[in-house]
Formats: sequence, structure tokens, C-alpha cells
Amino acid sequence: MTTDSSRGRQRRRLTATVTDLERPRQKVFLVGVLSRGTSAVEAERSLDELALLIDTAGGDPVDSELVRRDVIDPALFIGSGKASELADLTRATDIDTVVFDSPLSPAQQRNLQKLFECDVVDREAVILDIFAQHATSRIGAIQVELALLRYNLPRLRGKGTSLSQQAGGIGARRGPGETKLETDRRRIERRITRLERDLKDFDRTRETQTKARRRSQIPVVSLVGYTNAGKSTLLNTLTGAGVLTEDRLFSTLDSTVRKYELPSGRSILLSDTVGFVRRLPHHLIEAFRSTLDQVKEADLLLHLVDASDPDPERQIEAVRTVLSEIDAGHLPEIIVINKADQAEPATVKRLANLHPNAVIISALTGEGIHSLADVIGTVLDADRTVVRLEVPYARGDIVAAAHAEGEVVAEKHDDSGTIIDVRLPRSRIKAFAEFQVS
Ligand SMILES: Nc1nc2c(ncn2[C@@H]2O[C@H](COP(=O)(O)OP(=O)(O)OP(=O)(O)O)[C@@H](O)[C@H]2O)c(=O)[nH]1
Ligand SMILES: [Mg+2]
Repeated sequence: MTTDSSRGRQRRRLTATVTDLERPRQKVFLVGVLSRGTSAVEAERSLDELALLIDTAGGDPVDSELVRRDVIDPALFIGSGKASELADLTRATDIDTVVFDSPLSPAQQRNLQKLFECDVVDREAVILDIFAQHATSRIGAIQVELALLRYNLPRLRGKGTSLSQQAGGIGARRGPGETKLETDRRRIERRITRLERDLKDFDRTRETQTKARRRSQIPVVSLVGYTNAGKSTLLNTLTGAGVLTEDRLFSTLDSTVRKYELPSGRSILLSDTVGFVRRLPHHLIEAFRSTLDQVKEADLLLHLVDASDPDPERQIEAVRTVLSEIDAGHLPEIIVINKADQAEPATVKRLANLHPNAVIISALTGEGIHSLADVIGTVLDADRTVVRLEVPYARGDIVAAAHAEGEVVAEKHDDSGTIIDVRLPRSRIKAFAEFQVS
């Protein structure tokens, strides 16, 4: 258990490394870049979402500008003319932080900071900041800190002092002739190595758990979707899990698994995990491997879509992009159109037409939950089939394997051995071919 005060401490330490968006509510100016190939509507929506992210992080998005630019300026990203113009504006309006919707190189960030005379960060830093604030479990904190350090390492030059404060005074003495920057860099590298080792230990424990689960043969159904789609709400409605649900982005950073019994009586494991977002930072995906790998090991994905969002189709696309990035793109998927109670009926209808096998629900009111449970059962069964095995008494190992790997629906004994009807995943049938009878 983390106490509130220790959580608070950790939170300050982590967020200080990116930007202090939440202390006190800062005035934030947003910059989007419209390049050839992107539509203005798309860029505007992305900026709207950035404003939501900034608000979640604790900042106040006060104004924004969409800059048209085809060639990125290596020094100032948006070019010196536009940058000076914006600098005048941000100084005149007392802006604390400027957030770019596109990734900035460490050099661009430094140059812009000098020119604007305020903090300049990019979308990735904002998302990292939110994750840092929301990480409560040990594994979540390790993963976030790793992402932050990897993000910060190449940016060390401009942030030397704050990072040295962050690392505390232990062992901070400098060697002869060493600059403070080198000391900082080496300290961070050591910390990264340490965190990577901790994560490996965690992965090993988890692997053992995964093996145990495989043996138990309970199918795992993973809830995936855009952040705020209602994944945790659905888990709660189905299983009473009591997971935190909130109308804010990235409420959930850890995985929660609960057993759920389908109407057929069959049990499944339902797992709720971190939500996705458009352009989820690469550092986060890398650092969150431990959490995201659990999605990859699912037998079925429930892909929740918030039908009340202005652009649910784009969310589906973004989720699928992340899914393929984490090697989970090939898994069977049920599209679940959520928030039907709140969405425009026309949007629900359009989505249902585009995804004919989708299930329409409201995780909040419970509407459609029963048909969802039925569909889950049907899809899981479609991958499995019942075969009859005739196993000689000398082969108790095969009987045991049938019980371990499948669902035994009938078992009887005759003169020659045990006759078993077992429901197996199609991929496992050939392992029993020797004993199969038609
Ligand atoms: N009206 C309505 N609101 C819903 C429904 N499902 C979820 N919500 C609300 O949407 C918000 C987000 O729900 P969560 O369950 O926290 O979403 P999540 O997908 O777990 O989000 P993250 O963990 O933040 O990625 C909460 O305010 C929920 O009450 C629904 O069916 N209808
Ligand atoms: Mg959640």
C-alpha cells in the first residue's frame, strides 16, 4: 500500500523532470503544425485533444495556434519569423508553458525556450507528465520513471540543475575535472540500468503466472481501447471489481484481472489495462512493455469504442495502430460500441454499419451487457471444438493433459481405456491426434 504522503512525494519528484504543469495551474499556449498531407480538421482535433491532455496534467490551456509549415526548421521547428511572432505573443500574455503538438528535438526545445523565455515542451512530455501523476503501483512507477529518464537523457543540457535536484544529494560529489553534466548523465544511466533490472525481475514473476494460467486453461479476455472509452467501467459492471473510473484521461495505468462467469457457466479472466491515445509516445510503449505484453497474451480482445466521441473512427484506428505496435494486432477482436446511452443515435448506427459484428452497450447503465456476454462465449467457442479421445489405461498422462489443456465435457471408462470428449483449441488438437477417434 502506498500512503498518500509517499505518493505525493513520488509524484512531485517524477513530474519535476518534465514540466511542472500542475504547480500552480500554469497558463499554457498550444502550437499545432499543419503540414502537407494532414487535413486542417485532423490537426484541429489533435490540438483539442492536446488541450484535454494539458488540462488532465493540471495546466490551463489558454490559447492555441495552428501553424502552416511544410519544411521543419531544425533550429526553431516553426522557423524564426513565426517563432519571434509567437514569442511576442506569449510574453505579452504571460504564458508559463508552450506545448507543441509535434515532437521537438532537444535542440529545438532549448532554442525555443530561450526565445519564448518560458518552458517549452511537446505532446510526449505532457503524456509522460500525466502518467507520472497517475502511477500508483510499484510497477507503474518503475515504468513511468524509466520512460521519463530515457526522454530526459538527451535533453540533459538544458535541465542540468533540476535533474541534479531530482537525484538528491547522495553520491553527488564530483570526480576531478568532471563537469556536473557528466555526473548527472552517468547517474541517470545507472538509474536506468537499475530500473531495467527491476522490470526484468517483474517480468520473470509474471511469466510464471502466465504459465500457471495457460495450464488452468481459463481464456483471457483483454479490455482495450482509447483512454476514457469506459474499459474500467465495463470491468466494474461485469465483475464488481471496484476499479477507479473517472472522466479523465489515463485513469488506469496498471492491469487488473477478474474472473467472470459467462451465461454458459464457463469462466473467463477479464483484464483491464492502460488506455491508448493517438501517437502514444514511443518511450512509454517501450517502458510499458510489461503491462502491454499482457494484452498480447489474451485469447480475445474487447475493443471498446466511445460512441459519444466526436471521431470514434479515428480512435479505433489509433488503438489498432498501438495494438500492432505491441504485436497484438492479429488477436481476435470484438468491437464494443460503448456509451450508447449518451451517444448520438446516428453515430451508433453508423459505427454498427461499419462494424457489423460489433456489440452495442452502455457500460454505465448495463444496457447490452447480456448480449456482449453471449457474443464473448460464441467467439471463444468458435476457436474450439470437441473431439473424442480413446486413451489406454496405461496413459494416465494423456488424460491429465486433456483435463489441463481443454474442457472435458464427458468422460467414461470401458474395457480398453478412458473415453473422453474434450473441447480443445483448434491449435492443440494435433497433440492428441494419436488417440482421437471419430
Ligand atoms: N454515459 C456513459 N458514460 C460512461 C459509460 N462508460 C463509461 N462512462 C464514463 O466515461 C468515463 C471514463 O470511464 P472509465 O471506465 O474510467 O474509462 P477507461 O477506458 O477505463 O479510461 P482510462 O483508464 O482513463 O484509460 C467515466 O466518467 C465513466 O463514468 C457509458 O456507457 N455511458
Ligand atoms: Mg480505466
